[in-house]
Amino acid sequence: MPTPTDNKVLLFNPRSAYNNKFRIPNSILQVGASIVDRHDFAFVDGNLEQDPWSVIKTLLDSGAFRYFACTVMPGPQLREAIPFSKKIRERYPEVINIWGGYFASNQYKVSMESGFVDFIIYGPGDKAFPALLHALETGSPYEFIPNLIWKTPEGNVIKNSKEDLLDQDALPQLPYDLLDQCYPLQRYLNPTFLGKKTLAYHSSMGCPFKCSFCAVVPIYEARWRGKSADNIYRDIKYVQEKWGADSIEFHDNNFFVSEKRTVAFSKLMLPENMNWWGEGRIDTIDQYSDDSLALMRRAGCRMIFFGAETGNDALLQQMDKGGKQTGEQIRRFAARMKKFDIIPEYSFVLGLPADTPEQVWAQIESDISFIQDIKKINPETEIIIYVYCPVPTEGSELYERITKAGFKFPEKLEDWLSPEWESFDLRRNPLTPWLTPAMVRRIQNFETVLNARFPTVSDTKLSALQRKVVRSIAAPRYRTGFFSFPYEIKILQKFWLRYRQAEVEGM
Ligand code: B12
Ligand code: SF4
Repeated sequence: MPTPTDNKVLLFNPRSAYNNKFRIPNSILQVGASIVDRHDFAFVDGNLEQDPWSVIKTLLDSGAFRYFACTVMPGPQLREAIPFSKKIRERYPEVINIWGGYFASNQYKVSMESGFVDFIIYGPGDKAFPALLHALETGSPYEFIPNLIWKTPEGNVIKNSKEDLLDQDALPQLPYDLLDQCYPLQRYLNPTFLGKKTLAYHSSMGCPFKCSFCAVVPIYEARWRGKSADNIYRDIKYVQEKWGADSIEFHDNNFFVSEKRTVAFSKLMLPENMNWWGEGRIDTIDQYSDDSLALMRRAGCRMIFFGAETGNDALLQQMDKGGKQTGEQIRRFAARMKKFDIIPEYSFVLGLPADTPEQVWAQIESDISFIQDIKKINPETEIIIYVYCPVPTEGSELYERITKAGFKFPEKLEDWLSPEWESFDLRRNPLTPWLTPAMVRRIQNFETVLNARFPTVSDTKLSALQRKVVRSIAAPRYRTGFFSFPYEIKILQKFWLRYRQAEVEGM
């Protein structure tokens, strides 16, 4: 069991993708940027390694690494984050395990109580991570490090205060070249419906809203700060010129918060002939002027992802979507996007709790017909359906409700690895007491029929003839509402159809 003789940092991105569409691991890239001129570090990307543990083991065996810093979001990343961190504690007890990212931030109690996670940075790590390393190197106290979760010698878990969001333009440059030395950057620029070499870019932290079901809220508490259009453009040009990126996926929680920033960015992008996609809110972008929307389309904005959630106004209110989004607006906005040839990608959450099973059923059926309405208004609208899975936004009305209804998260970190909880994370099996198997089946069967009736534009491999066949097979079911046992579609799905599966690809 070697003892670290140096203070290098191993930055690990656990495997999250099981297809070949690996994205730039922006979380560890940005964490790396924060220590670039202070510490030596190595990136290990579980997505690009056949056997990441053997790479980690070789690095730790060298004795040069004192810190194992791991980004952790819910779902498949836990399959490596948990056992690797545990093994490191057993085999390299001198190595300090530091976690960050959405899972670590929201499930910090269970993570810290595991006995093998020493520190957690919740929320941005740009200042907190170098500050923690400094404290560990110099033996200075942890109390004043913002965004840090740590344990006293008596075993009490302490959550320090949150810092204000930093000026994103003042952050250090992203170390693309260092990542390229570990993994050729080309491997991260993959084909999507946007282009042949799509770059994943993250341009802002947080979100100014407080939807009651969203995991961003407990961390950012309605705060948002973005890089300026000039800086986003500069980074994109760098990757375009050096590695040939030809399109962009913005991974921000909410890219379109500021119309001014979107317009400035669009103006810069006009000559670039690059398609792009991002996530936004209907009520925000509905306030954009027609001129802004037309400019965005000319500048390459092809599709925007929106959390439409439901057509039911009372439920929208309960989700605390900011109080402005309504069913009527969702419909109207689908028509408006059609005018500008920007595809709205609407995500819906079906299966929210209600007082009686009859009410839950009624909500599901009314959302199904609402979605069918949207498709009539703008058939280009892409629809993504989730079965509602609660996220612990403690204190929210929705959280109170689901807790009362009997819902509980795992009490031990390793329980998150059980197949049931992994399915939960992937929103395949909600494990919620108010949803019966028949309800879940109805939602999933509707989704199957809908996706066949309207194959997604993002499925670039489906030929025109295949599209026609699939559509006509699904049409009678779609028209009559008979969605049960869609076996014939499932067979086609296996061989032909490739949906935008957020649970596999994220977006
Ligand atoms: C890219 C992405 C993915 C990629 C994986 C990327 C990868 N790491 O390889 C893919 C597409 C595979 C994916 C999948 C999923 N994702 Co995802 N994903 C994202 C997305 C859009 C961007 C992440 C990112 O790169 N951010 C950029 C960096 C710079 O920000 P950051 O991660 O917050 O990092 C900062 C801090 O958090 C902190 N930090 C982060 N890590 C670490 C580590 C250390 C050691 C330290 C010190 C600090 C630190 O410092 C960083 C710099 O300030 C986020 C949303 C978002 N905007 O962040 C969702 C998000 C993380 N995903 C989410 C989810 C739920 C999933 C899925 C589990 C389910 C789903 N249906 O989408 C699937 C899982 C499927 C799978 N196969 O794994 C949720 C998590 C919500 C939650 N409940 O906690 C998010 C927040 C989206 C959302 N708003 O719902 N995802
Ligand atoms: S707008 Fe999106 S990112 Fe922001 S709080 Fe609501 S669901 Fe979360």
